[in-house]
Amino acid sequence: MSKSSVPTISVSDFSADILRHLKQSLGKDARHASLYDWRMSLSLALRDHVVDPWFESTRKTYEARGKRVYYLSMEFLIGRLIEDVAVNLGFDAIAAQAMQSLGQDYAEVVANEPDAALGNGGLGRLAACFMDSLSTLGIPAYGYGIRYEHGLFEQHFEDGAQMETAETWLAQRHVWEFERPEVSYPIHFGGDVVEEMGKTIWRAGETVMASAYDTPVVGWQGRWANTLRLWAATPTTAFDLESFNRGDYMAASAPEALARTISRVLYPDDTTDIGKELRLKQEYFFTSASIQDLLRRFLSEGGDLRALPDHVAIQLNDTHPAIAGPELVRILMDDHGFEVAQAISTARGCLAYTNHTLLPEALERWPEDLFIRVLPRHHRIIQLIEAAHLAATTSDIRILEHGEVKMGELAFIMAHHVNGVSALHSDLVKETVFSDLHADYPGRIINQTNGITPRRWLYSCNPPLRNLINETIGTGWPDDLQQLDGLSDHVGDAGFIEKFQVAKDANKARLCDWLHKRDGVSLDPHAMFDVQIKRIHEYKRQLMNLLETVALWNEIRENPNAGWTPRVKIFGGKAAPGYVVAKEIIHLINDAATIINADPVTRDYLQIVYPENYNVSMAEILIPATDLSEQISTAGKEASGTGNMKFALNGAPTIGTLDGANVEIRDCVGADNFFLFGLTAAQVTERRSVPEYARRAVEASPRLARVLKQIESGVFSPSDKARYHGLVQGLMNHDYFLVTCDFDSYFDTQRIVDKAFADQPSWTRMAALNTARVGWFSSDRTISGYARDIWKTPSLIASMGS
Ligand code: DL6
Repeated sequence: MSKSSVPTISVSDFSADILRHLKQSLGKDARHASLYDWRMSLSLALRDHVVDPWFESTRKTYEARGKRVYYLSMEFLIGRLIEDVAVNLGFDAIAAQAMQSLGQDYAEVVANEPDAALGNGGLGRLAACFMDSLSTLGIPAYGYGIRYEHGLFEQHFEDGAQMETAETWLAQRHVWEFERPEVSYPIHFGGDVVEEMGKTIWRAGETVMASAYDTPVVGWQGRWANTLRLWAATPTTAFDLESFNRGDYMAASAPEALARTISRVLYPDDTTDIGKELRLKQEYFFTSASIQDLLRRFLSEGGDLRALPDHVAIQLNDTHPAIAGPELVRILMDDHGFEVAQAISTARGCLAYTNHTLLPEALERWPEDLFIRVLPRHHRIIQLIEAAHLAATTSDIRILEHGEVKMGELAFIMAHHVNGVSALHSDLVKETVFSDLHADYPGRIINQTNGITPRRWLYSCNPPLRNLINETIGTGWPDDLQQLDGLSDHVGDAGFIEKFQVAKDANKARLCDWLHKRDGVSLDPHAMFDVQIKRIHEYKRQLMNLLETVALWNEIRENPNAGWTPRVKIFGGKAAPGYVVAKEIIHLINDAATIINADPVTRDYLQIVYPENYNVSMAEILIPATDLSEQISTAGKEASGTGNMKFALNGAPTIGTLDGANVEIRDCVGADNFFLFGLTAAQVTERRSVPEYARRAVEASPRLARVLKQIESGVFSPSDKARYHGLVQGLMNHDYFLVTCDFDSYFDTQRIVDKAFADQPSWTRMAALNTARVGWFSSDRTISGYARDIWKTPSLIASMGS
């Protein structure tokens, strides 16, 4: 790898840069500057240093005339950027010292930045990690998405129940982006399709503009920077002056309001029936803008469209941008005169699709009548694609069926490769949702196990452990994470284990401090911090965790002097606003916390904490402080997970099922360093065929039966005793995610965890082995796999600065 292209800078010069921005960009002097002003000035000073590597990377990319990657994603869960940029530039220490020299608290300034929450969870955060790795590896790439005015909603609890309010990250200037008013494309919807002089013409009914905003994404040591281009919807005509002059102000601004709606809100997933039309429009909006943009770039370089697949690799992050296939075919046919077959094969040569879930409700299907209304030309093109697929195979799999447009099938058929996101998941993709298409197109499905960027998820979020690793194995690991394996040689050294423990303690102390300041909550820093943070979903089984907590509470109450290992159960996560059961689970966790935390008998041994509004920044504090990572989904349901990797990397052993990437994590860290429980994916399928399996499981477990009875009878909801009746009955009668069946195994394994934690040196050795052995889960490895197996894109980094 070539050396950094970023110039080094002295603290005094960087301080001068910050002061210059304070004056010139913010119009403030230091005496009157607010926290906001300091944050903006620091960000702008950092941004200045991103621009050169960004320009240099763009120049190299144009020079190389090679292939570019286009990563299309409805979500980019970016989080804060100050630390990210500072760390990647190697400016983190300088930035902190500069702020200190200016009398400012660097940590406070960093924490003032709102989280860019343009995603729901794992899928969106994966996209952000991938952008970091694409830049670190020097692979020319664009991320394409939507510049939502409101990211994922803010969560508050009222008497324990989740309430949602609009998120407003753009209320303040988003300093990292560059507006590109000159880059905009018309996006058409509706209307009809006519034949005129042998040509098929789409006469659109409605048009909005997609306008580009670019954020440079700088990789490790500033060696390369790619672009995240997000699209905002704007009207074709800003303002209807005639209506305004008539005094009809509402009508005057109607076109603008209508257009803006498209990029206004990020949809929380799982609520697939809300705003279907708008969601379809959002998907087409950003996909069409991205395809138009990449084609413009290709054609401006004199490219011949027949050679498009040699220059363009488009990765569809889930089915959300699956309309890219028909859109590319449409443009090639309608605007460039391609024949159907040639257009389809050219488009397919560019497209690849990542599947992120087997949950049937998350595999998108559009009502065909709605689809025809919004995208009539694409509907016809899908008919052509389907006909070509049926003619080329012996398949009876259709894209248009039972009055629906099946986006999973469309994405699959239009992609040259389809990948799952963990080994188990990719096998299940072959065996279940796409078994027929797998038979039609053998070899098309491959696996690329997810990964995480170690720059954010260790280097930046965990300074104590970062420093220990640096002093133990050197500083080469952030872009070659397998080097962590070198720590294995030290786990037998009591001195190293003690330092590892000191690092964990420092992170736990930081979390205690943060929680105390934020929520007034006091935690025992010596207790085991047992953490489950992720979207709230039945398959992720936060409910099972809570049931186990109540069972533990019961047993501690009955036998308080049995030498219990003190635990703090920490939950974090949001439920989609329309997902009633998930919201009930949140309510129950909070209700249980109220009762259990107030119990004087158990207080020293068990506490439940659920900080509101979990987001990326909260994860950055919680993960390094975690002792035990909860990865307890029903086997076969979590496609991969990436939180599981973050915890293991930060020295938290997992209690988990054989699901998603847990399987590979366990293989890497060793069975002795992973607390396995529960049914396998095959056993889950088998168990579902047993009549009344849930009722039987409850009958066989007096411990579980008691807990369910307590919850159902209102022990945790004294003011509304029937509150959880439905939830409990749902479990007894239709426990699709087998909480009841895995409960005993989970409870027993937690008691093994208790014992293991009581022996702190041995526990810490296990934690250190987790860190040492999960280097393979770097997103650099994942992206290298995509580049090698799917995109065929080399790194251009060797040519930097040459
Ligand atoms: O691949 C990223 C991420 C996986 O780690 C999670 O296991 C998976 O649930 C998530 N998938 C989605 C898609 N929709 N749903 N549900 O978010 O992708």
